[in-house]
Amino acid sequence: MSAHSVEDIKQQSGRLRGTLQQSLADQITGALADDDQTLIKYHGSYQQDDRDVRDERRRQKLEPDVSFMIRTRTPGGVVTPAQWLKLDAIATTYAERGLRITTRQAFQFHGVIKGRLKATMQAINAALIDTLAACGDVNRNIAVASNPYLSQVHATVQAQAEALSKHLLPNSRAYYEIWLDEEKVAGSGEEEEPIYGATYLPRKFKIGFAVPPSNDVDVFAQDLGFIAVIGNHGSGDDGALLGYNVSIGGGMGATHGDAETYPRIGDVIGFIAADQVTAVAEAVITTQRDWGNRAVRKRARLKYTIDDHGLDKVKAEVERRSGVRFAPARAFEFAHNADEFGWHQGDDGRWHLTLRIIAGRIWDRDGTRHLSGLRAIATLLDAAGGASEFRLTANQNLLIANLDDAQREAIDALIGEYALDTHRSASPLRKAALACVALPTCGLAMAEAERYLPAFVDRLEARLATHGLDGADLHLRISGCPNGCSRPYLAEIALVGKAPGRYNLMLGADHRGQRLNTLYRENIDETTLLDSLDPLFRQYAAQREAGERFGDFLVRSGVVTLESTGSRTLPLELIA
Ligand code: SRM
Ligand code: SF4
Repeated sequence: MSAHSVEDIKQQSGRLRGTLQQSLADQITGALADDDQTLIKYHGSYQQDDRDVRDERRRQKLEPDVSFMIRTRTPGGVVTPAQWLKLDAIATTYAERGLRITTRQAFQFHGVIKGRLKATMQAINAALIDTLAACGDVNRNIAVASNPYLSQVHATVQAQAEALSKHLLPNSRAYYEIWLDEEKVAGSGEEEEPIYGATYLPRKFKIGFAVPPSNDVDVFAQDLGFIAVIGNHGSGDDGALLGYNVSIGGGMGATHGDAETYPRIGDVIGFIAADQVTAVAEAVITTQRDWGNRAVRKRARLKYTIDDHGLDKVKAEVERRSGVRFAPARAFEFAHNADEFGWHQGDDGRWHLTLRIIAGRIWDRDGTRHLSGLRAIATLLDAAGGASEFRLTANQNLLIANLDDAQREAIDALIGEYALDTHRSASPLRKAALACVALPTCGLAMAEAERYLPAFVDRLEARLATHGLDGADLHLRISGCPNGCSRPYLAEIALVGKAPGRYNLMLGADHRGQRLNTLYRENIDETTLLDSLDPLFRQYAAQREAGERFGDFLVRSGVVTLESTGSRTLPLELIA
C-alpha cells in the first residue's frame, strides 16, 4: 500500500481527484496506483482481491486477482421497482456476486474489474443512484428506521435523513468528472468544502435515525444518532414528531489485543426540535473534524474524541457551534433491534412485506433463485406503476412496501414460487442473525462470516433443540474480524473472527441494542464454541424467567458481568 499517510493523500488529492483518471486508463495492471486506492473509497468503491485464490496466485507469482467492490449511497435504503431492475441488471452484467444488502441499507456489488468500473458507475447513476461518499472519511450512508409508511412520523424521518445525507455530501465535482465525464472547469481541485475542509474528517462518520419502539438501525452504534420522539396518547400531540433525542459516540470497531480500541455505545446528550437536526449534525461533524485524532488513525473515531476530551466538553462545543441548546432528553423505549418479518399494514391500509435475506446476499446460486424471484416481483410492481418501493433494512433484509390488496396476493404467489419465504420457515435465531461479508472479498477478514453463517446456525439450532429451545429468539451476529461490521458487540451471542476457523465468543448484550456484550471465550474453534454454549443453553432452559431473553439471563445469572468490558447500559431515567 501507499507510503503516504491517509491525511497526506486527502490533503494532496485536489479534492478527491488524485490520479484516478490515469489509474483507470492504465491498462497494464488491473489495480489502481497506491494513493488512488485510498481516494476511490470517497467515490464509493474499494479495491479488493479474491482471497480464495490469493495464496495460490502468490505461489505462481501472479498479480492478485484484483477487482472492485462498489457501494451505493441510498439513505434509508429506498429504491423504486424500476431502480431495482436496473441494479439487478448491473449486478448481472458487471459484478460477480449478485446484489448484497449491507448493514447500513446500501447495495454492494463485488467483483467489478477495473476496465468495467466506469461503465458500472455510469449505469448506477443512470438508475438515479450514486455512490458518492459511501466509503471514506466522510459522512456515510445514513441509516433510517425501516418502514417509512408505517406512520407519518416514519415518512417525515426518512425525508429528513435524505435531506441530511445530501447536505453532508462533499462539494467536490471530482466524482462527476471522473465517472460521468463532466467537464473539468477552471478551479477544479480547490472547491470550497465548508463542512469537511481540505482533509475531510479524521475517520469515517455514521448517522442513524431510529423510530422507537424499533431500534433496527442500532442507533447506539452510530457516531451520531437521532431517536424520534413521538407525541404520547392523550398528550394532545398524538403521533406527531416532537423532535429527537440525540446520541453521540457510538462505534463498534476494535483491534484484537489493543485496549486503546473498543466498541462503545452512544451517549444520549439531550433533546432537540426536528428543525435543528442539520445544525446539530453539522456541529457534531465539524467538532469531530477539528478535535478528532489525526495522528493515530485507530483512535480517530468520534467515540475516542469524546473519551479523550470528555462528553460535557464535546456537548458544550456542539451547542456553541450549532447555536442549539439541548433540552433534557425525553424518556424512550426500544423493544428490539431486529426486523419484524412478514406482512404489516400501515396507518393508511397499505401493505408492507419484510423478507429475510440471509446475510443480505441476493443471487441465483446453489439451487436458489432469489435474484430472479425479486426481479419477477420488481417487474410486476414496475408494470403496475404506483408508489411501491423496495427498502433495505439495517439488518440486511428487504422490505417491499406500499402495496394494495391485489399486489399482496400476487407477491405472495411469487414468494412461494421462488422460495423467498425464509421469513415464514426459518427459526427466530436464523431470521435475526447477521454476518458481515468477510471472505473472500474483504481484505481485513481473519475468519469466515457470511459463508459460515448458515452452517453455524444449523449447528446452533441442533444444540438449542436438545434443550427444548427450538423456537428461542436469540440474536446471533458473526464478524470475520474485530472491526464489527455486523455490529457483533450488540448481539446476545457473537462470534468475532480471530483466525481461520477460530473466533472470540462474546455474550450478554441485550436484544434492544442498548447494552454491549463481553468476551466469554477467546480464540476457539467451532466445537469449543458449541460446547461453551451448551451448558448455558441448559441453564437458560431451566432457569429463565417468563419472557426473559438469553442476553438478559446471562447478566442476571452472573455468567457475564457488565464490568468485565466496561459495558454499560443507558441511564435508567432515559428509558420509559
Ligand atoms: Fe465495515 C471496513 C464491509 C458496516 C466497521 N467494512 C470494512 C471493509 C470496507 C473492509 C476494508 O476496509 O477493506 C468491508 C468490505 C467488505 C466487503 O468485501 O464488502 C466492510 N461494513 C461492511 C459491510 C458491507 C458489512 C455487511 O456485511 O453488510 C457494511 C457496509 C455498510 C455500508 O453500507 O456503509 C459495513 N462497518 C459496518 C459497521 C456497521 C454499521 O455501520 O452500522 C461497522 C461498525 C460500526 C462502526 O463503524 O463503528 C463497520 N468496517 C468497520 C471498520 C471499523 C471501523 C473502526 O472504527 O474501527 C472497518 C475497518 C476500517 O475502517 O479501518 C470496516
Ligand atoms: Fe471485513 Fe472485518 Fe468488516 Fe467483516 S467485520 S466485513 S471481516 S472488516
